[in-house]
Amino acid sequence: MSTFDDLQDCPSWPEAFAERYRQAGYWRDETFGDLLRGAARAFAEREALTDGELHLSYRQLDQRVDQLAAGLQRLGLRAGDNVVLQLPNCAAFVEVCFALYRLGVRPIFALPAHRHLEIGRFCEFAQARAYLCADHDGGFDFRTLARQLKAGQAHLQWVIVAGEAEEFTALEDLYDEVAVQPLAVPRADAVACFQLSGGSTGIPKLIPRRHHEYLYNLRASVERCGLSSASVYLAVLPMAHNFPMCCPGFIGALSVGGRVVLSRSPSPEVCFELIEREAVTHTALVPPLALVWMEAAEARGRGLPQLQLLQVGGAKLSYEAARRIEPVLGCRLQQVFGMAEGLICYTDPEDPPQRVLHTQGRPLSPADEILVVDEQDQPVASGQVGQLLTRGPYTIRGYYRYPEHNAQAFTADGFYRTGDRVLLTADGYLMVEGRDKDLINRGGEKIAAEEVENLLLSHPAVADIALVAMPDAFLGERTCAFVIPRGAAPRAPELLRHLRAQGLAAFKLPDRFEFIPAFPQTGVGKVSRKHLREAIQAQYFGAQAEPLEGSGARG
Ligand code: OOB
Repeated sequence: MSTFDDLQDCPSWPEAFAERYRQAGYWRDETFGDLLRGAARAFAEREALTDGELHLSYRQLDQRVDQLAAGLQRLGLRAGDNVVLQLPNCAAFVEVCFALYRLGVRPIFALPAHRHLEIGRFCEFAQARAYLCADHDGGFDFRTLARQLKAGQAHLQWVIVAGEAEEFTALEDLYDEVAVQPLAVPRADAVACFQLSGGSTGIPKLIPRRHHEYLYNLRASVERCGLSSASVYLAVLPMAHNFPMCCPGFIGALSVGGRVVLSRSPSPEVCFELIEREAVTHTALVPPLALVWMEAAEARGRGLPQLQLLQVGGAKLSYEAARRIEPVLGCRLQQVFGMAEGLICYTDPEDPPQRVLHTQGRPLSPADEILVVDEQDQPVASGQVGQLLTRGPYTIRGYYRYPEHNAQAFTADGFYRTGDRVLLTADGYLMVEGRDKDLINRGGEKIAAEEVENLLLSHPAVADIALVAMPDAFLGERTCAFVIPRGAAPRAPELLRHLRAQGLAAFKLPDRFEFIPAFPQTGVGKVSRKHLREAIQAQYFGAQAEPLEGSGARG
């Protein structure tokens, strides 16, 4: 039993598995706080972080983290408390992360794109004691969101703001001059943080990641991706996400004395300059960004030869795009198929091109168990496509406080139902062929159809609605909302306003609306939403639909 969390809230591994993972040396007695302390000892004066004009050595970073931990403890945060953390890519993100880790306070990693609806739900669900955000970012004022939030959340004691805090607590004021010992030292098997599951509905699916297992994920990833103290990692994707955080991500780079360069923008204008100026060796992108970077590199007639490894994942990278990466960008490609729940697959930098271009890699750990099954959970014949189930030393055994969902999302013997359809090659590589879950993958950003549908159903002019994925050459998928109007059809901008007013993240707004008198007949006795969505998709976009070039102006 861990000290800081209740196993009922955060299901864990049965003891026999835990024992096996410890014996094998996967799980060690260490925490994220220890990781930074060790790195600060080993690499004291080396540069750890580069954020614009700000350069922090390992020693400075470690010290600032201690000072901030002292201030957060002085404020009243305690081990086992939950905090919603929403910051753009900046040095404060790294400092806050490690300060919370040292105290045993558990960050819930919100994305910068989340708005009042999502943040409110995270706070409510996790009974968060603090919300930590930037003053503004990307033209949005998070203090406005915080004000709205405070009004409705009794347990939320503090709003901490990086930048101009106004009536809230300024993050800057929490760096105490004298560091103090944390009141409690978190155990290696305690929950370190909560990652978010792609596309959650009304109830957030929070993923409890524990120090020992998440650190194993990290160490093994560092090794697979060849990070060393000579590596320079550019954080482009939002740092809160599992991919740029621990696969191997910025924490991976810090664990071996590498340097982390932060970018607030993923645009090639900003990132190419940073890569050249800072001699960046590793970074991670989602497929649409890789396309944008290739276009920009072609336009300027020069690749990014400094870059040793470009990781691409989060959504399927087409073969056509994969094939162009090395010639156009002049760097090696690594495909990454992963999930915040755990399992990560990587192609190896040394793999023959056919593997790197055609597969999404092989599992990180020799202890990852992979099953490819049919509807009855029976293994499919080798080389056939089926549903991917997985279990292993860094794949969770259950979501936070969600027993009824856990009963469906995991098999009785603890395999996680990924919802992905895959093919396992004879040499143990996975090819992602599709998906069974009602989730739309918009260029790596995950959208639960049901969440958007429920919000639209609350509009008086909407009788029924189905949100489906439409194929798209750039993002892979975009969203199309098929609406059966009640009376005269509402206009698309009105429906978008309705969604925005409820505080929904912009990436979840439908790309297109279609107004239709009735949904197609599904031909099955029971008309579930899932069947409706499939029928609409088949009728309008076809099962093997060609990508719709340039589609998608909202409204
Ligand atoms: C990553 O994590 P999540 O939790 O945002 O999303 C997981 C889901 C997977 O179940 C799969 O449906 C999809 O995203 N996905 C891919 C993919 N990588 C993720 N689908 C096809 N090809 C790929 N390469 O997305 C994530 C976490 C860690 C590392 C990388 C990605």
